[in-house]
Amino acid sequence: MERTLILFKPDALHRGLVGRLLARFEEKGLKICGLKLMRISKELAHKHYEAHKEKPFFAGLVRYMTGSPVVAAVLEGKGAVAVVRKMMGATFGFDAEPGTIRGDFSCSTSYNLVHGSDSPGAAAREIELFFSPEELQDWTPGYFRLGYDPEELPAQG
Ligand code: FUP
Repeated sequence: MERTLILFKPDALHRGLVGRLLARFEEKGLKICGLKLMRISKELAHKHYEAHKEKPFFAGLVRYMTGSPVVAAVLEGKGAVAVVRKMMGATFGFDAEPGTIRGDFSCSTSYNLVHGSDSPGAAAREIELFFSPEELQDWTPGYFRLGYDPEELPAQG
């Protein structure tokens, strides 16, 4: 099992889409391990988007991500990082395939509704940035019994 960090960005909240988008991940069989409404500080935005700090869109990106609340989530499941990336679709809404979140709900370059970690290493780093260990829950949802192969299930729970 793998964990990944999701951010429902300010445009997802302003458009009232958080519930629908979170439902897609739940329906896929990803377990919610952490979930919170929060305001991203400038410092946290800088750390989170460190890789983009030289890019021309960086200042606007930080302004947008810190301008109003986001919903942060940690989701867990088999291959969760790649599964979430596929479900999000390409970065720009106008490029993203229909059936993906960005493909179905965004036409924008920067207002693309969701962030998802792009590798297991990034996921570990980002989960630590956004959640303290006490904010994360270990549990086994009932649907894991049906949604996953038996050998992949935790021994008990
Ligand atoms: P993604 O991994 O698909 O979320 O996209 P990136 O990490 O490449 O970019 C992070 C965010 O920067 C994107 F979600 C949107 C924004 N961005 C722009 O606003 N303009 C660009 O040219 C590229 C990215």
